Amino acid sequence: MNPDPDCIFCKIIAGEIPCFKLYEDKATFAFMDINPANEGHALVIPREHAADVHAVSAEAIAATVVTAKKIATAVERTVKPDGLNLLQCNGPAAAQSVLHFHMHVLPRFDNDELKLNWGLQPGDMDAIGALAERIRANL
Ligand code: DGP
Repeated sequence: MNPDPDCIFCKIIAGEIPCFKLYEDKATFAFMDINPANEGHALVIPREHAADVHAVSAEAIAATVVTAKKIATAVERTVKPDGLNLLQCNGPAAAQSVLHFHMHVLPRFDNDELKLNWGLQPGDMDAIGALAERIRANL
């Protein structure tokens, strides 16, 4: 692969920064978002470092979508939300904050009134870790 030494998500893949890992395979990696917009918010990334949808290879984006479906199913079983967004952001106006292509697996709840450009709020690490264990059990 082509890790970027300054990329936080490349460091997560390499194990240099801790995460609540949900799943990995030879092309992708999935983990809990530490600033969850809703309970069960997870991220799926390709191992390939590419900033956004314009830079990512067709093979990497295809593998990421397949893993996002797998994670979405496990999150659905675990959190039982009313709905779920698969979301992907490109550029500052779209509120992209990490320049490594990623898909949000974002559970939605009736009347959660979540704005798509949500502000980043620190999560409760104990609650996120406990939820990661439950989601993994549903993979
Ligand atoms: P975006 O705004 O689409 O670029 O989303 C980036 C997401 O990544 C955001 O919801 C917060 C999350 N995030 C940022 N830094 C870290 C980190 O170090 N660990 C984890 N697990 N998530 C992170």
